[in-house]
Amino acid sequence: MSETISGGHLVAKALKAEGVEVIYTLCGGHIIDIYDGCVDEGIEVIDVRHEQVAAHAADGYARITGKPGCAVVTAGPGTTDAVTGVANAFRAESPMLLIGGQGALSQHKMGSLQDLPHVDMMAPITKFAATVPTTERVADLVSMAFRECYHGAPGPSFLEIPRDVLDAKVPLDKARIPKNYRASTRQAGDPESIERLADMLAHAEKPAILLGSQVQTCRATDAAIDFVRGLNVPAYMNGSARGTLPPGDPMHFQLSRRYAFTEADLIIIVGTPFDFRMGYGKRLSPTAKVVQIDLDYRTVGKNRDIDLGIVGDPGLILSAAAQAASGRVENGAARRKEWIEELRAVETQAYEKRLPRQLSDAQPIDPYRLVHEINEFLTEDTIYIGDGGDIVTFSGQVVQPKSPGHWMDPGPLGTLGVGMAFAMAAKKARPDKEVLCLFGDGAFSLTGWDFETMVRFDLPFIGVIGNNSSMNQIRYGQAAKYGEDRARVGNTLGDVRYGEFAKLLGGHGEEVRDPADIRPALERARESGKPSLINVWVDPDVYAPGTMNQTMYK
Ligand SMILES: Cc1ncc(C[n+]2csc(CCOP(=O)(O)OP(=O)(O)O)c2C)c(N)n1
Ligand SMILES: [Mg+2]
Repeated sequence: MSETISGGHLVAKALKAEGVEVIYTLCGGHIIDIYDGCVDEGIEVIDVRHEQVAAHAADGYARITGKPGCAVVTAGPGTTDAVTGVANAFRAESPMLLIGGQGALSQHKMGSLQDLPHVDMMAPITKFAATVPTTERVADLVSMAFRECYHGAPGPSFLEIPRDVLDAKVPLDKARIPKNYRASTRQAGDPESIERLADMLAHAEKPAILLGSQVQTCRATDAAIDFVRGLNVPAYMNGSARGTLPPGDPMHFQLSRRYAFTEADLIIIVGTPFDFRMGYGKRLSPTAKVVQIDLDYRTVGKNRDIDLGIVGDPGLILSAAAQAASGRVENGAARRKEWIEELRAVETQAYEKRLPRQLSDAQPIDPYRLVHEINEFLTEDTIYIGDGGDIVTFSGQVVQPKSPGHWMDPGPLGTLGVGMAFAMAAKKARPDKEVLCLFGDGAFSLTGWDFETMVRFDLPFIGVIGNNSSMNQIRYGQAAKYGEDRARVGNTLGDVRYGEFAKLLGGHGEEVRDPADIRPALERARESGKPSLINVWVDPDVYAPGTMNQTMYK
């Protein structure tokens, strides 16, 4: 008799072929054969407390490793619980595979336990969503789903595997188990367009570049650095591209972006869409030439006209443009000294204006002081994660990751609750790194029980809660729109001592009310070697400028 293999073991073989070392999951009867396959293939199974966390962790794993992440959840509520994580990965262009269970094909539409139209639900928020029809095709469809994750800008895929398909055994030689099935999808960009970009650079007096998340996704740090340093182009960074240039680099700018984009004559947008974070592209100088480089042709020219669009891999394109420009007698670099000085002066002024707030001794603690202390505390090896509303908006202005790939935020879905999962994925994938996550108390509450998973899997991290006993970012909007006396509806949380919660679950916990205690508490969390929560009581009545400027409140 020929050797046989079950569907779950075929899943594990396909994951192994893709280089997946860990799956994030919450168990269910529909999916246990996958676990059994993982045992054989040496793939680690991390079981979490909520499927949303499993999906966010797969997203986070992809961001940190550059490989696709994988989450496995049971049918019905297991899969619906994971929807938010998949949706977040979709908007953040993060490659991950969600595998969901499904009732047996033999009971199709008979009302089996947890039967739902998963594929229909997932189709709009994935690049690929399908049912596996037979056991022989299990590994084949897994490889197909991974391939689809890399079409254009990356994103999530979804597969549902009916229970009888997963559990059945088929002859090994009848099953396709792909091993080499993926080609590089990197595109170099149209050479003519690259020449045009080199021309534009040669003529620009006041260029500025925005390096967006795709710079990190494509691991284009070196190309970006060579480009901005070689051509003297001031750089701003957003999303996961924060840290591409280290703080203090002559081309690193942060606080003068609005000024730069109003005054510039050439604006190069790399790997980030003209979405709400960019005012839909409306805030750029009307006279500037605008160049957009993106992995996805659909993002280029969306929401505003551009002078030049280049579709492809940001790293390859920036390298090619730098090369094309360096071949010219005059590439414009020398002419831009004054422009850089001008921006540096704006930058320094903005920093100095804010500094007293960052050093404030006020009690309750000024959120600026908290994020300042965190920024001072970060090392080159600390991965910083922001998960919250107003408190994280403060941190976006002040916290500067010291190295590339050391910043994680949900991305344009703005999903609260990513923090614990990202910390889990980051520490698992990079045990050599320190992980620090700043939570809002509201955000923490969504997925906070997975602190227990961090303890169970011995994944130390430094959790900091900016606790204002409120959903403050929303409260601000209510106060602005309906008046202070009607502002406390649906946004008020209890005064929870989250430090005690951490201790209850086996971690390190502290309460901080005096700003002078923030730094020592952070140090103790670092030294504890445990998952930790430093619960910092911040002033609920101060709001971040970014919150107050949000157009939705105007
Ligand atoms: C999953 C999810 N639900 C709701 C929101 C809407 N929302 C945006 S900010 C915010 C308040 C967050 O409160 P907290 O984390 O305590 O941060 P704070 O604003 O108080 O600093 C809410 C509810 C969201 N972004 N994501
Ligand atoms: Mg809060």
